[in-house]
Amino acid sequence: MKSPLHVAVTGAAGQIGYSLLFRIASGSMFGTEQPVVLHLIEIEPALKALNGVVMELEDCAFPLLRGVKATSSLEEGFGGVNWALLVGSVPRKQGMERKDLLSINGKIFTEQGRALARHAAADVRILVVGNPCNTNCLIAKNNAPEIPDNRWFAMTMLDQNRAVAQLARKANVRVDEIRKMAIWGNHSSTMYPDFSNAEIQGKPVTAVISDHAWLENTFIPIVQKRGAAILEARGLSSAASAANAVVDTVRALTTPTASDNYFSVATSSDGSYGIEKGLIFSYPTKSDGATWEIIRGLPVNEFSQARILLTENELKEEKALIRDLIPH
Ligand code: NAX
Repeated sequence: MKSPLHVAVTGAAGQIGYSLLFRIASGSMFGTEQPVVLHLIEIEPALKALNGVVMELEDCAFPLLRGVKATSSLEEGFGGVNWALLVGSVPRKQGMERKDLLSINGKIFTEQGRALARHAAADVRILVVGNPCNTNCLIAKNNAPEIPDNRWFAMTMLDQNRAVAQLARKANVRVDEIRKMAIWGNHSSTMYPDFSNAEIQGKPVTAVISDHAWLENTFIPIVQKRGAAILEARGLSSAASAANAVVDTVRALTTPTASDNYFSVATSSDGSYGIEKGLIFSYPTKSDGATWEIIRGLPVNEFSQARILLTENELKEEKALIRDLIPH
C-alpha cells in the first residue's frame, strides 16, 4: 500500500462537501490503492455540522480513509497537504454586487493562498471550486508566489460534463462517444463551450448535428445557464454533479489523457491563444498523469474567437476589481 495522500477540503460542511468527501474516501478520486487523510476546513459556526459529517465518514468504515481532521485553522488544515480543494466561499446574496462578492471572497482566498504557501506539502496542487472560481484562484495564486504557477486550477469540468450530456442527448449517442468538448474561459455565463472542435463518434459535431442554429443559439446558452436552471428547479445549487466534476478534474489531471481526447480546466494562462498571461483561463488540456499541458494549435474560427474574447474580457474586468488583493 502507498503512503496516504493528505487532501484538504474547505467548505467541507457545505452541500458539495457532503457529496465530495465520501467520493474521495471511497477511492473514486485517487484510485482504490491510494489511502487518504482528509483535512476538513470550515468556519467556526459550521464546525458542529462538520462534526456530524465526520461521524458519518467514520460510519462508512472506508478502508482507504486513514484519518480525518476537522478544523477552522488554516495552519492545521493545510499542514502537509498534497491536494487542496478550495470549495468554501461566501455565496452571492440578494442586492450584492459582483464587486462585493469578489472582494468578500477575495479576502478568504488571499488568506488561504498565504496559508497554503506556508504550510502545505512541497508538491501541493490546488483546485478552486468556490465562486467566482477563476478569480478566487488568481487571488490565492498571487498570494502564494512560492507555489509554482502550474499547480493552480479552477474548475470548469462541470460545464464540460453538462455540454457533453447535451450533445449526446441531441445526437442520440452515448456520452462516452463525445470527445474533445472543451470549455474556454471563465466559469460564468460567458464561458464558451467549443462545439466547433468537438467530435461525436470521431466525426466533427457540426457534421453530425446539422442544425447549426441549435448549436449556436440553444446549446451554448443551455450550458452557460445550466447552473441557474438547476437552482430554479431544486431550490438549491448543483451539488452532487459539482462534487462529481471535482472527482473528474483531479482524475483527469492525475491520469494520462486518451490520445483522441482532452479535458477542460482553468489554469494560469501562458499567453496561449493570445489570452492575457497569468489570467486563470479554461483551456482544452491534456495530462500524462504527472504533468499537464494546454492543447496547442487548435483551429479557432471567427465565431469561437469572438466568444473567447468575450470571456477573456470578463476575466480582465474581474481582475481589475480585485487589483488591491494582488501584491505587486
Ligand atoms: P454551501 O453554501 O452549501 O457550502 C459552502 C461552505 O463553505 C459552507 O459550509 C460555509 O460555512 C463554508 N465556508 C464559507 N467560508 C469559508 C471559509 N472562509 N473557509 C472555509 N469554509 C468556508 O455551498 P456549496 O453548494 O457547497 O458550493 C460551494 C461553492 O462552489 C460555491 O461558491 C458555489 O458557487 C461553487 N460552485 C462552483 C462550481 C464550479 O463549477 N466551479 C459549480 C457548483 C457550485 O456552484
